[in-house]
Amino acid sequence: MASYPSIPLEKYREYPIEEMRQRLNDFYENVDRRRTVREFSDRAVPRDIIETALKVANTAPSGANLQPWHFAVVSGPQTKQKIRIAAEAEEREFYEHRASEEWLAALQPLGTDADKPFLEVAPYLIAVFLQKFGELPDGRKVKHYYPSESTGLATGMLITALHEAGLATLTHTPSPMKFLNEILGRPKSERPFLLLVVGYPADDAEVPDIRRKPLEAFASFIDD
Ligand code: IYR
Repeated sequence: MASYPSIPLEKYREYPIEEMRQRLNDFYENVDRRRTVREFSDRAVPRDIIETALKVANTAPSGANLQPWHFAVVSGPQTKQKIRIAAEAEEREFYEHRASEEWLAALQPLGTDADKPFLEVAPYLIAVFLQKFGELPDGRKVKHYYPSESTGLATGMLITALHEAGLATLTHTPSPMKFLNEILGRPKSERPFLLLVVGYPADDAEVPDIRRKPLEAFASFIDD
């Protein structure tokens, strides 16, 4: 027996097909303008914008609706500096020792390196944590289901929401990222998922001229 009360699907909206097409095409045109940016401006972004984008992320579907994520929003210069120092140390290890030749070759066209000034320049860093377990007020643990899938979905929605607001993001994944637990005081039961750099792009920001795959290359339709 289900224990949540059932309520009517009052908030659902259906659109006439033409309107459906128009809305979706407009949405596609907008998200297709999203680019990952590596050069950020230090211009301030109001906190409420970040809060609303996080509420969007928190609407993501999750295993058993346990919402197994935590977003630590960093705007303070001291904490950003600590994160930059720790991330660059890991990145230097990565570029100089840990990365395979194959991985370095894949990154070469993007021109990335171990220097991460954006970690101090951008107004916000959002550290996304995946919670393997939740904790009840009495300290008991609650197992979470599909935490990676759920946190990935929430992060995708967060990136889309910030783009909708006219902000740029960079999904940064120094590896390993355990230092984020220490710097941000997050418990061991939370795994750092990624670090999202958020702000306006720098006035002279440039991006690599990359292409997205055509539909036929990433989707197949089985009609029988
Ligand atoms: N984390 C490193 C390396 C890196 C890895 C991938 I996969 C990228 O798409 C980009 C960078 C860095 O941030 O430089």
